[in-house]
Amino acid sequence: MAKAKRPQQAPQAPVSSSTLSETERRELLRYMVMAREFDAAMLRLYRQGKAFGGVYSQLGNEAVSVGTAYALDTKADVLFPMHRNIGSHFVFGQDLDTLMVNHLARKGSQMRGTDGTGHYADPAKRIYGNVSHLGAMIPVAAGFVLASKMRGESCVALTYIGDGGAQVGEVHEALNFAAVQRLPLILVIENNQYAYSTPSSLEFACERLSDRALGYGIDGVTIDGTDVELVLATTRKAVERARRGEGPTLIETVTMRMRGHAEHDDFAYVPKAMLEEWAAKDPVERYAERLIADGVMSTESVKQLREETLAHMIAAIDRAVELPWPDAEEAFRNVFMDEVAQ
Ligand SMILES: Cc1ncc(C[n+]2csc(CCOP(=O)(O)OP(=O)(O)O)c2C)c(N)n1
Ligand SMILES: [Mg+2]
Repeated sequence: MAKAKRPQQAPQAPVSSSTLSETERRELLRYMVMAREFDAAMLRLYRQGKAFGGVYSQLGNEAVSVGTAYALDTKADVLFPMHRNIGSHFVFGQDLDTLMVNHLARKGSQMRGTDGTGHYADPAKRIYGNVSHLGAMIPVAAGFVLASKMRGESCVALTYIGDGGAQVGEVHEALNFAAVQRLPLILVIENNQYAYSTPSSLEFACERLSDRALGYGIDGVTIDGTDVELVLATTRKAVERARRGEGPTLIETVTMRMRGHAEHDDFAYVPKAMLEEWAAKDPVERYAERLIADGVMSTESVKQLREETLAHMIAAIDRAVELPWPDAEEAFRNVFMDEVAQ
């Protein structure tokens, strides 16, 4: 039997001064704070019995969602988000009320109130997903950019898969096809060390998932997923390659899933020391500290950003919980077996 791997560490980020404008840096922090506060709101709502089904925390994944999506042209490119990418939705211009109504499964939601976890498509915002947590979305994303390429459009697809989901067959098929066709596809493997209760040492035997890129004949890289500027710079390079017709890129982001698989899971199987180690690398806290140290923001303006964001969340929740529940018939719409509806 292969010996157990050590828990994964991200390679050290290069220490460099930022090449971004102050406006861009403030915006990155703002999106990450929005993601963080949306997440915190969903956890509270779950405990209050106001959010149903799976509530999948993205705590610790803010830099991945925001940094990757920020590299795209939200008017021309396309986003296929996964279940821990709330920050990507915000970057693509999805509005808070729409997301809150979707997640609280109220009447008027984009899934007609039948689902709370974001399986919605919003073509006007160029957001499609998530189709499934486990790989079925990757072929759809590849197909989308195959079609746009055939139409002569310049459109890059950004999509994500977990460390566990990356082990299913559809991911391999989609990536291989995209590589052969030189499709403008960016696949981010969000390695957060666990797939439900399975540690990554029981999911795959290679050291880095990005090493698989070699087998597809594409570029691949493993990066620290807690450093938003590194994530953005890496994704920008992938976007440039895709626009030059050089095909897909595989980016593995290393983070830690800081809560259970969903909120029903107490994640007692995760070693406490691992959580403590990664808590010290909190992507939002670290970036706020960096912007303060660089003189881009003051302690006071960071505090104000957090308070304003929280106030927006509370107002959106107040509006969403006032909405009625969906009509009962909605549960049967789009169900393919007629007899189920009888
Ligand atoms: C066929 C199938 N089996 C099981 C599930 C339940 N499920 C959803 S996500 C998931 C684990 C995903 O782990 P990973 O890909 O690492 O993503 P993470 O949740 O850690 O972000 C499981 C078991 C499912 N949705 N579909
Ligand atoms: Mg995982």
